[in-house]
Amino acid sequence: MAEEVKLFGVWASPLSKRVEIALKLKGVKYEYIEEDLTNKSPLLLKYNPVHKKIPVLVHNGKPIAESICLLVLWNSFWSKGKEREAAIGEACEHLKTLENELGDKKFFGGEEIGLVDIVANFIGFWLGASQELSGLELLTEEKFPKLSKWIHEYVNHTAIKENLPPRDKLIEALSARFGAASK
Ligand SMILES: N[C@@H](CCC(=O)N[C@@H](CS)C(=O)NCC(=O)O)C(=O)O
Repeated sequence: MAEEVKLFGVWASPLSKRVEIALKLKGVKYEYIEEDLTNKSPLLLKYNPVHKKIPVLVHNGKPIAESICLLVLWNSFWSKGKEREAAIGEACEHLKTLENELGDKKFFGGEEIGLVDIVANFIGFWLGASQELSGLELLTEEKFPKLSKWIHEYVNHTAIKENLPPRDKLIEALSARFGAASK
């Protein structure tokens, strides 16, 4: 039987891109359906009726709706007040753990890109754009030299490079949603 794989996503979302990158790396063919989160499609609501969120992967009619969240990093940039302060503290701890795990390896699993790299895709691409827009310097080369090197390897990997959203367009979309500096 022919396999049918569909992905409901949003072009600027690191969560949708995680799924797309994994499918591309595995060579799985899929149909991509761009969602408008201000006007969700009946199919998205059918496949993710409880959370009504993207990404949703549908394999032969069966939906899978969870890509693992990244709320602490996201909230470091875009939440406010005490919630933001707590998020920044927690995010730094997680970044330190990742920095130590990486050691001198190219990717988290060694020479080849793998699941942990894909899960960390926000750090690989979205974090830089968020830092630029918000003015918050969560990850610098000085504080996190190994992660900084990993970011370089990540965005320059062929499968990743070809599947990231345009940086300018992403910054524009983030800016439209959150405004400029939220220092
Ligand atoms: N835990 C979910 C979170 C998904 C999520 O937060 N998706 C956002 C976009 S990146 C969404 O669909 N938001 C729409 C809404 O909340 O109405 C995952 O990792 O897949």
